[in-house]
Amino acid sequence: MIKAVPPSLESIRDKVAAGERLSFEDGMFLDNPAVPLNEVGALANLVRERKNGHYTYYNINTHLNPTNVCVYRCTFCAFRSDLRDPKGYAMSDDQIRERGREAVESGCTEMHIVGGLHHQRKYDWYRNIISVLHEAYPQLHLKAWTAVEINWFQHLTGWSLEKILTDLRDAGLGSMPGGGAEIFHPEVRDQICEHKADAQNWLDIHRAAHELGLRTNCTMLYGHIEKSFHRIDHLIRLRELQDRTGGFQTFIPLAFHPENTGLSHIRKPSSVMDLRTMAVSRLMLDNVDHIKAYWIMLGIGTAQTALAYGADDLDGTVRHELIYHDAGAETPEILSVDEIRRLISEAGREPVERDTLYHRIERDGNSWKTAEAITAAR
Ligand code: V47
Repeated sequence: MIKAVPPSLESIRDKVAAGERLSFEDGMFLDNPAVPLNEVGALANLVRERKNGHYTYYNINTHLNPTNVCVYRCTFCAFRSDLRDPKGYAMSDDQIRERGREAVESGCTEMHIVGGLHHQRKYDWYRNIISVLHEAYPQLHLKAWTAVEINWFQHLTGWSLEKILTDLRDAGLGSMPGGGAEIFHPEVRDQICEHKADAQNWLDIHRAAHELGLRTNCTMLYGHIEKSFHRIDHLIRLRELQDRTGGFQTFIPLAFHPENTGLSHIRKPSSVMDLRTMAVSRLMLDNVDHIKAYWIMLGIGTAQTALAYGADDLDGTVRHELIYHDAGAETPEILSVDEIRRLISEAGREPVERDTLYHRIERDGNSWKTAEAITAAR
């Protein structure tokens, strides 16, 4: 019988150099403090530069969280509110339209829309948010509703996934963000968010979106009660779906922020863990083009360093972010374009403004076009 050879840094280096896929065991080996972080980072950087050269992407974006009222009580969430809590809110059409106006007037190309699952709002309320914004501001890309919300819409309407996604696309949905994935493994998921969409629901919804031609993102919430085994299992489940559909654009590892949550006794993950998770994600997700260092949650210094540990995207300038700031994030509410470009250049990378679908943007103040549109018009 041939015995499997346990992974070593040498064997993994050879695989990365040859562009070969890393196994579950390789992932477990790398996601271990005994393996020097700089070695893992150098391998991830090799893959990062092979895929994206020195480019580092960012966009000009804003967030909209139409309600924080939520039927679920995920233990890691500081944002949610009960229906009758004074903190609870649900925005009106006028407030939503006003946010759209502000976004367009400040040059945004994207609005990232997610929120709670409100006890009293029907599916039409969620659909209307998309159509109100799309009708008023058709150039603004609406990256909206996580798989958890889509799963809730199925519960509200009794419709098929295809019908819901097609209906939202007809209303103006441009793509879907990657939230709600948390950790797929039931040993963890059942403890941190037992009632919401499970791993299979989350993956089925993204598969259905990809099959309809909608691009989506994917995430992993780490640094709470999960172990290395759960993280590698999570990455491999995403990789398997990506093999089938190719619909994920970018992966965002999300560092847990404990303040004001049901897990406030847990210490926030260290920068060392952030960088190792970034690097291991880059190495395991060989079929995902982009890895995002979300500066809001990593902090600016770690996000900038992550550009040498596998990340090639910093997310955007961002405004009105609530989920991380409610959970104790100390990052600013917004970065200017000049600041974000400076951070990228200082890290030795070339800043590239992109739209949500990774088209290069050419900009003159607040008016902008994709490079493809300019070439086509010539
Ligand atoms: O699903 C919630 C996470 C996610 C906390 O697709 C928390 O481009 C840490 O998915 N500490 C929402 N994390 C954010 C998200 C996202 C962010 C940026 C870009 C994109 C994208 C997606 O935030 C939730 C959950 O996993 N989260 N509470 C917390 N206390």
